[in-house]
Amino acid sequence: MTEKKENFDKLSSLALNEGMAVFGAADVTSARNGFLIPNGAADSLDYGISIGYRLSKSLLSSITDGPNQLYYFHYQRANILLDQTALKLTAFIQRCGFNALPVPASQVVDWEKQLGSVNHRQIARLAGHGWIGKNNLLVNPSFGSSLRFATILTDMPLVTAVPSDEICGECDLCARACPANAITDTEYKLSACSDKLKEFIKTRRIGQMICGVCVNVCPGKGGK
Ligand code: B12
Ligand code: SF4
Ligand code: SF4
Repeated sequence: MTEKKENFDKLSSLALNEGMAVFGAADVTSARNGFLIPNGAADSLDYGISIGYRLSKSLLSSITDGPNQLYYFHYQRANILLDQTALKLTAFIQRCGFNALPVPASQVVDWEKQLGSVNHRQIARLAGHGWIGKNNLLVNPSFGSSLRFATILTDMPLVTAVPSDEICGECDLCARACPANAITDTEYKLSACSDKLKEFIKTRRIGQMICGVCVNVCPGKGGK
């Protein structure tokens, strides 16, 4: 077995044992100029590990026209598990003598533009987990949009994926379900989505900008 494959397999089984549904690795050199990481700290880290936690299908099915308290709690705990798993992978990689930088599941570093330090959807796509759907989320063939992600940047050599060239096709379930009419066949309207999420904070006493509707309805491969 090659060193890259051996490293990949060890990290993959660690992540899956921690409860992740998917594990993949990408060459991130093409994505690096979008990273918001100070002082060139990720400049020599050419690999991006993408881990994904699958939210509970049953819990998601409790979402009809917007977020509820159950989803809010689940969302928070999923982020914690992702961040803890990213820390464990970081510890393992460093023990092996390499460098690793864990990127939090849900941290905003540029509030004006609403940006995280690394775009998890982009890395997940490069790592072979699926495609960017009409809902602007990563769509996984098996799990739809129900995966939440974290990324670990590293210089540990890993087998990398070839991104999927699948698309949503005729499906329009998310466009029909979106309470903000923010999704069309050709466009995701960030401001319409964002305004609706701010409204939910007030009307549903939810502490963060979440929704869940386009997460719940997305079937993945095969559309409707
Ligand atoms: C800030 C933020 C938000 C902001 C939006 C800001 C923004 N511009 O994205 C708000 C509060 C509105 C938001 C809402 C939601 N978010 Co949010 N959010 C983030 C966060 C923290 C940073 C996003 C970021 O940096 N975006 C940067 C911009 C430039 O990226 P972008 O919009 O993806 O732009 C790209 C696409 O348009 C893309 N693109 C490429 N090809 C195609 C093709 C098509 C068809 C389309 C439409 C787009 C597209 O090109 C652009 C450049 O790369 C990430 C975590 C992270 N670090 O990634 C989570 C994250 C994106 N959110 C997530 C989720 C689930 C949601 C919500 C469903 C809320 C919820 N949890 O219930 C909604 C969905 C909104 C939507 N449909 O996109 C998940 C997505 C998981 C997934 N399966 O894809 C993430 C990755 C968090 C996580 N840890 O998993 N979010
Ligand atoms: S696009 Fe925004 S408002 Fe529409 S369903 Fe998705 S998260 Fe909710
Ligand atoms: S619900 Fe259908 S159209 Fe929307 S992102 Fe998922 S597969 Fe694509």
